[in-house]
Amino acid sequence: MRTDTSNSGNGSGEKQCYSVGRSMKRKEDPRFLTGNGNYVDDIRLPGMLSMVIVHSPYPHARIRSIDKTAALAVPGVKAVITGEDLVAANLGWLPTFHGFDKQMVLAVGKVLFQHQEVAAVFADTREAALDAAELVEVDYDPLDPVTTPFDAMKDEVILRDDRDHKTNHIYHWESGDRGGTDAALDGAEITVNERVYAPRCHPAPLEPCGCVAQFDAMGRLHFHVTSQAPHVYRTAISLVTGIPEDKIRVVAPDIGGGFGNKVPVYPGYVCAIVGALILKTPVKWIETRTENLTTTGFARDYHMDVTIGANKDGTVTALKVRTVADHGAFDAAADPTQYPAGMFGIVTGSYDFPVAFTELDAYFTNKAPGGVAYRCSFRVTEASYAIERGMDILARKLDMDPADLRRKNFVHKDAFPYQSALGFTYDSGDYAGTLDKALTQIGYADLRKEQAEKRARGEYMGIGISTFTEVVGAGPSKHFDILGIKMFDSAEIRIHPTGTGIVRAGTKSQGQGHETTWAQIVSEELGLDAENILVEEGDTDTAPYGLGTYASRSTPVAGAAIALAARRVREKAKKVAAHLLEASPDDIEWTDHTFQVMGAPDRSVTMKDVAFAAYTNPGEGNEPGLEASLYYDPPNMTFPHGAYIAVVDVDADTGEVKVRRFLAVDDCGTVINPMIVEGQVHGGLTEGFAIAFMQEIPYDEQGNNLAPNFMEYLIPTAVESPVWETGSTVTPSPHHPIGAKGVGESPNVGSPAAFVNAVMDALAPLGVTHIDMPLTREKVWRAVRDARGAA
Ligand code: MCN
Ligand code: CUM
Repeated sequence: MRTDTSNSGNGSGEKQCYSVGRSMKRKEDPRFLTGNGNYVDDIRLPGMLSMVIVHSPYPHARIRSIDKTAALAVPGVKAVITGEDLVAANLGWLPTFHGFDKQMVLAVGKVLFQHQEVAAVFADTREAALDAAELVEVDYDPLDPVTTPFDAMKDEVILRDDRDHKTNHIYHWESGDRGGTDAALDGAEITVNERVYAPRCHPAPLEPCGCVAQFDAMGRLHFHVTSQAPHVYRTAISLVTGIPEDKIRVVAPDIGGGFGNKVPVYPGYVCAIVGALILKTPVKWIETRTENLTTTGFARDYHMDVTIGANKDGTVTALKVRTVADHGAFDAAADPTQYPAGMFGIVTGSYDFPVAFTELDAYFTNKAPGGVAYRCSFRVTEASYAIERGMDILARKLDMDPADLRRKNFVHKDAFPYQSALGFTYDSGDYAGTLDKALTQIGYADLRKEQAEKRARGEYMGIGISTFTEVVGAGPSKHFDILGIKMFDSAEIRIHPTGTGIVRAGTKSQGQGHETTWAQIVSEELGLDAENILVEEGDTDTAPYGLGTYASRSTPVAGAAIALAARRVREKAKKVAAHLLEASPDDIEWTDHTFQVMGAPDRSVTMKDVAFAAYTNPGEGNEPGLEASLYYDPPNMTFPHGAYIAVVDVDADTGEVKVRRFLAVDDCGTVINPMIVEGQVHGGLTEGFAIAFMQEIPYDEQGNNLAPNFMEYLIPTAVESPVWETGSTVTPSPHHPIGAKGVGESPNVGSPAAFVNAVMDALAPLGVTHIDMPLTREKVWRAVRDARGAA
């Protein structure tokens, strides 16, 4: 498949610029690096108003009244809208994507979390809107807040008046064999149990969320928005507002990072559309950093009880994981309808558990709407953290090397397709091969020797392993939908007469490099120069309908659609080639990226020749032109995997952790662009590092958000970040047209456990078994102090 092995990018002198497997430089980067990206906030339209949202200072309070008078008196202010205004227009509530809940657009009756949206102000300038927002007088009657799911489950205070069910319980979800698992755990020679918490955190993309809403002279809505899923937005906006879908154009322009934050539809979007409609002029809304960190796109907040049963030799016999989930005031998760807890069922990980059971109960609390995402593949980060911590705790109890324990229990590479105890069919993998490669690459045996020497000297060095299995590519239409829309994806390819072309897809890059990798797929399939394949995404007027970019689904789903659409183009081209070569189409074969007459390789034409002929001389009976479109319904998910190893030194007196080395060996099947994959891995590891050591959005007992800015919510810079080492193995997906699996979230799924395992390994001599993330200096220091005190 790979014909051009150059690793040197798209420099001059290379004849063939196509092919999968080449580290072609990112086509989008010249635009970004020269400051020529086009983001939502770059849009300036005549008469455009600025919208500013008024937020609640209280986490839980009745709204007695709202007085707009003073705000409306500010020069330049055009309107102030409240929840009551929206309810009157039948726009009071938004559906959330997975359909389990709905969310207030602007608070009516009660506010349910600190910073909740209460009113929207529209003015000529942002300054005027900000001034007026401070003058919107809201009379609140504060109520006691419920800030943990454990308090919420008592149902002493019912948070949501709007629901028929008078309980804070949102849903119960379970999977697996409860009775069989309990029996196996009862009979197990060894069991370990630990409550691990994946703290509430936030994706915090550099560009916050925002939109520009504009109705044109014909009454058509043009909506530019930071969206990872523009088509779903179009349908959702139509369903919420009643505007016919053909009268809506959603455009996601350049996006400065999404990480899951830009999947849901937010109240600000609805308000901006309402403002543009009633004021008959364009409206812009751009979040501040604090608004982003306090109202949109929270992740995690899972309290997981992990129990593993095993034989004395280390063979695992059963897994049970019970989770209490804190979803905040509204269940804003964007999970597929049939998966309220996302893909959490991957919690058996890379191990051959004969039996397993997992259950989850989700609750409302007075926190911002939760359960959204953060480079998570729909809850796989939580699941992977739970099992990888659990396996390490078991290894410690058995006094086994954590690498040996894992190897002993891996799903064997000949066992694929593998049916997991929780119902997934893993497509392919070579877990032992990947782990062994990682152990060799990092010099594991030597590191263990060094550790033993250091321990003898009273120094705390730790080595942490995580051998995770990811599940991405949502998803097969049999099981996967969002708002009822099946989770296929799509591609449309047009080849121009001169042998260049355009490919459009239903996905939307936010930094992942689709403009490059999609061109590489087309180039590989058609033998055309990837430099001259334009990639366009994100405009619902031109792109075919697709479900968007999240859950690392773009390569598994849209990538497959692109490859198959290209093959459709090739089939059409073959008839034209036959005409040019004066042969029967049955005698034409596609070899070395050219059409050849079978058995006569000197009689050949290139795709470029054929493209020109398709418009100038297609041949009798052949359809002119050269294009195809295709909608792809994946037969299964793809299951990437990896082996990650962290090496840390802990200063037991100060709690400081130094990550000395970190190696990530990833297997995402066929790699389209190794450089882009490496970049994805670096980015995801940096986020995983942040989650392990510094990031949390905590709430105090009064319901105050304690990390509403970058002073409190920390983003690692190059100074803190370790130097990442990477490696790869390739186990192609058997059901994907080019064998590719997703990779975008693997590093964030796999790395937190490796970091925490490393720190626990360092502190093992003190008897510390677990510290919840983030492992701040203070927490590590306290754990060491307590352990020493107990000794
Ligand atoms: N790729 C490849 N070969 C493979 C797999 C992937 O060359 N075998 C390439 C792809 O073609 C694509 C990139 O790697 O250019 C990521 O592909 P994929 O794993 O399919 O993930 P998506 O494109 O669907 O991206 C989504 C994923 C998610 S869900 C989050 S969250 C995240 C992530 O991507 N958000 C990101 N990486 C991000 N990177 C940036 N810069 N910004 C974000 O917001
Ligand atoms: Cu789960 S974050 Mo990504 O799916 O956009």
